[in-house]
Amino acid sequence: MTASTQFKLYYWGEIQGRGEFVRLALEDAGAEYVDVARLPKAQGGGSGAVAEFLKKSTAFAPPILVADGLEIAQTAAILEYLGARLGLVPADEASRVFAHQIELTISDFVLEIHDSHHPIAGSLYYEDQKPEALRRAAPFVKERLPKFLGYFERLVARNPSVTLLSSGHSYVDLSMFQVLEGLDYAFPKALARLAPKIPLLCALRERVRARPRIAAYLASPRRIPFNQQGIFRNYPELDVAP
Ligand SMILES: N[C@@H](CCC(=O)N[C@@H](CS)C(=O)NCC(=O)O)C(=O)O
Repeated sequence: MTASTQFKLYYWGEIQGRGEFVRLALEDAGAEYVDVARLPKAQGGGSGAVAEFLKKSTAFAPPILVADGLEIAQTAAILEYLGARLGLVPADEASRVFAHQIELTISDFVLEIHDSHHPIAGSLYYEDQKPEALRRAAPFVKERLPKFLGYFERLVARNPSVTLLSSGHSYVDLSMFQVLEGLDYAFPKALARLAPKIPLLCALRERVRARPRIAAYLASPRRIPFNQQGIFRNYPELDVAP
């Protein structure tokens, strides 16, 4: 990374989505970045600019980060790159590989969360796949949610620092925070019932929320509120008893 590195994020401007995992890392590190979709159209911004960029890009789908002449897609790959450059992961190979492994597991979890409301196709409205979503969400809440969260809780339990990595705070903690925030929006009842079983994840969530740059970001207009277009959607009928 050079002193003049400028990070450009290409992601949809109306949702937190997967772009939020990248935004949180940039914000926590105090990095200067351009969130292209959120620039005015007159300055080359808007979600149209992201769609145009994607047509010429080597990436399959956003988020895409442009930095130092590189164009990087896949949330976990972007965070692997940023983590090393922004001091959000230790330099040693074992820590970096383990952080990447955790982030990929978070990506798997995020996909299952998305598929709980869109089990048939992302191109169909929720209302057009509601019976399938009801079927899909029930085992997700009963089996997958406790399994994923129990796994992450066990990782945090290995460390006294309320972090997923033994070395301390890292980009995977920021992603874990985002998943917990999203689950609280999408599945508030299920998460509340599971909370007594995941005290360390709850503590991690509050620890990340209190980080000064994260707190400032969450209070700023840059943080897009959760809504019914993103990955985490609040459909109360899917928030069934685990
Ligand atoms: N595995 C990719 C998934 C990327 C992805 O699914 N991006 C969504 C927005 S969150 C998208 O625009 N997908 C378009 C598509 O799949 O056709 C990642 O983690 O970045």
